[in-house]
Amino acid sequence: MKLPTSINTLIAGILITLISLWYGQNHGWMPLAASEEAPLVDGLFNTMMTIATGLFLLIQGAIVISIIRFRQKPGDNTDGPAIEGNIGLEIVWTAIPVVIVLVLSVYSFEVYNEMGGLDPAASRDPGPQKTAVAPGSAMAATLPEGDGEQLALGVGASPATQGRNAELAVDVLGLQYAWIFTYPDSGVVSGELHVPAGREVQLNIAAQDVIHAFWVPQFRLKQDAIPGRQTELRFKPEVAGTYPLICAELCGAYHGAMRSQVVVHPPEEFEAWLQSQIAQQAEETPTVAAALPSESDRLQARTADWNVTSDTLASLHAHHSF
Ligand SMILES: [Cu+2]
Repeated sequence: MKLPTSINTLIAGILITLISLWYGQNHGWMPLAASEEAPLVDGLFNTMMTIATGLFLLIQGAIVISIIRFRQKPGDNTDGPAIEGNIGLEIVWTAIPVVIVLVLSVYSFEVYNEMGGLDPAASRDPGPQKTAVAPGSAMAATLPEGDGEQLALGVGASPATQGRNAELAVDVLGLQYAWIFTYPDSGVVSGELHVPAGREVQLNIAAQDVIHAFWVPQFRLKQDAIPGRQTELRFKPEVAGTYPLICAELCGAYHGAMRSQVVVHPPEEFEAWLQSQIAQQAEETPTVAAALPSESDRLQARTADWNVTSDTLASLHAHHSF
């Protein structure tokens, strides 16, 4: 039985559409979505995945069919037909990508807006800043006093929460090669970020030396830490668990080791953690710094399986001031 070509095309079109729609939702490429913002990003990613799958099948399918159907027949040594240009086709294959790109740009702008990327409050520098001092370091990054004229840097309040303060604020300092989290309300200092699930968190991010980037894949959030400027990242963790925190900006020789973790606690457990930290740090007064490993200890611990000996590290220190 030989079906008319238009029916074959229709069936292929329906199949490609169904496969793309299914794969767009079931690609499994994303880690767990652990923040309120994550599903927004995933919606955009899934849409792009759907479109990309459809285009891949369409184009690869056309190539495979052409290879089989229009191959040279045995004994046929004639030239192919001389075809030059096809205005109709060219209009179609220009118009389709234009529409796709426009739809995606409007969609992504809307996602960014919903996440709080357009929060006007995030564009105002909050005024004179504290001096961020890294424990164990003589260096201090003094942030400039706000003049209210600087551009938005970071993700602020979503349109739904604008005008309200986040429930928990944490100061984040990125330095070669670690993250330091300070809880300004309690004075707790930690090398890991601990946050309560279901509460809005605002990170005020600074860098001590070079540009770093705070990235938690499970939150679908990434924000640069910039020397001399404060950036903001406001989000709501939803799913309790421990997630990797990765520096996503090449920041020096040990950039790859600049990892920590984010622990999302159920709210009561977070209170308990905070209290335990307060108690622990009270015991260790007055030097909180002593609780944190020194720069060399940290490097040593993180490079133990790289065959980097303490001698190598020592010679590095001789040549660079970290
Ligand atoms: Cu870094």
